[in-house]
Amino acid sequence: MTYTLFISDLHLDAARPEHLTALEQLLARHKGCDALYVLGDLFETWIGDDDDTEFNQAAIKVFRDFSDSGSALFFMHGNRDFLLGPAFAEATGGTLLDEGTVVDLYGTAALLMHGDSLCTGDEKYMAFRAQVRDPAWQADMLAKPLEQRRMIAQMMRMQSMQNNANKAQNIMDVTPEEVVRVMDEAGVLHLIHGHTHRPAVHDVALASGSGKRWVLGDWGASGWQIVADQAKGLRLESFAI
Ligand code: OKV
Ligand code: MN
Repeated sequence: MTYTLFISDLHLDAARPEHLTALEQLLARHKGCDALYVLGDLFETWIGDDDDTEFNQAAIKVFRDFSDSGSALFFMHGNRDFLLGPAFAEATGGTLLDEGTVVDLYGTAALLMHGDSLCTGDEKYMAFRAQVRDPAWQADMLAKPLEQRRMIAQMMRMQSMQNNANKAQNIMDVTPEEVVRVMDEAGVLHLIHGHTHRPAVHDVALASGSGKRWVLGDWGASGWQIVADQAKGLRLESFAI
């Protein structure tokens, strides 16, 4: 079964158990595939690997069963689960990847990102991102009691909903020049990301030729996946949840 799968933006949350069920079904369908890459926002919020709720343990178990059956498993942080850490990776049998990792897909190089770093037009968000990705800030946050982290995350979310209500739609999408910059810098013709919740395949004019930007969608009434097939190349697909 020589194919590799990409998903993102499941926004798993105990309040929406059907998305965890859908993940379980997806992993059962693709048991034994070469690899699965989860490109961020797997969880609606992840306040630390020590938050061992029943829901989080159930999510870890479905990944563990999948990796135990022989598929490679990789996670990238999103803007909501940037605190996913080594204990989570270890428990799932997966590996945490840095933003901007380049992978070889059966002879085709692809740059992997969550996608929020491409939204450079949203200056306030970029400042927020730099803060929450700062190792010192994260260590400070993880030293606080779980209940306090839960409250802080809740307050931040309310603040963000107020901010976003007044933001133009285009500043919440990727900056086209930034896409070209990161792809040229990595020397790839393919970029795979999520985050924007605008699933599509875009042509990108690069220094080295015509490239493609593959955008995953968020999980709602349907889910989204990108399949990299040894024989057939890449494709973006949706499926019912
Ligand atoms: C996005 C912005 C909130 C700007 C917090 C742990 C911790 C996750 C979180 C909660 C808030 C992201 C994830 C959001 C953008 C804001 C406020 C300002 C300027 C924690 C895990 F550490 F606090 F416990 N969060 N969200 N902002 O609602 O998406 O862009 S957010
Ligand atoms: Mn996101």
